Amino acid sequence: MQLASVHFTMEKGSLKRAIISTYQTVLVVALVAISWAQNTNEDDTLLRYRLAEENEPQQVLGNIPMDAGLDTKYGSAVLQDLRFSFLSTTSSKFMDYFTIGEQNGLLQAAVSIDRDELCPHQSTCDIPLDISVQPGQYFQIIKVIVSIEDLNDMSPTFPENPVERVLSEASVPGASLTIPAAEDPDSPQYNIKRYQQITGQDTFELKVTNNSDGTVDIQLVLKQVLDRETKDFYQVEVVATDGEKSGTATVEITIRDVNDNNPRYDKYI
Ligand SMILES: [Ca+2]
Ligand SMILES: [Ca+2]
Ligand SMILES: [Ca+2]
Repeated sequence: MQLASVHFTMEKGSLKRAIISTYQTVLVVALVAISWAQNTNEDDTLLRYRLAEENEPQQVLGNIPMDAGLDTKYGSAVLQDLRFSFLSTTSSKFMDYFTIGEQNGLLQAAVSIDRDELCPHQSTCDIPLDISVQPGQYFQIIKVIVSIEDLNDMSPTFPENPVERVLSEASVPGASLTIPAAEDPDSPQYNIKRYQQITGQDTFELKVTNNSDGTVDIQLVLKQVLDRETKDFYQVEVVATDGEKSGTATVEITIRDVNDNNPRYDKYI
């Protein structure tokens, strides 16, 4: 079942209901096979939906009674009596994001979801929801996982811009200035791929160090001896790109004087 950009998979339940193309059937069978081994409670049904972030509010994810196979399990009279609600004990954190139709069991997004705020930097963003089916004689819990899919909607941004630094005129080649790394809350696939220096290459060289803890050190390394009397200010632009979007920091480097010139007297007093 596909609804706009929402994708649905039933991980347990009747395969006979999978009235879809041959290719999709194979895919569903594979997913069912994987989840079956993980699901020890035969009474639980696990439904998975995928929703692209920044969705339209009210976007429909699925019809819970149909997707869970209740429409084949019960007659229409019972179906009309069924009531659906979130189990507040397990779904409370995310109940503001979704709605469940009490009578029709329609699962919808309540708001536009910003994955980059909900799960910044995460490779997966799975939201668990437990839906209870009432009344008591038909009670069951339908477990739902909504995977929020990422869009590359965030550009790398430098936390400091312009980056103002002071460098002593006495600095020797190899001296370095550290600038804060750019940030991008998208998932790893849409995160920062590289840094590039686009100006000031004659005097400074960009050095990017990827640390084992996942952080990145960005430095500008001095390439030549400075002479403040010749030039006392440099501007270097550094670009961070995620492959599609980019952000630029302007590094403004002021050269601090070292009194290396003897006083010059134009005339003796
Ligand atoms: Ca977003
Ligand atoms: Ca995003
Ligand atoms: Ca991005």
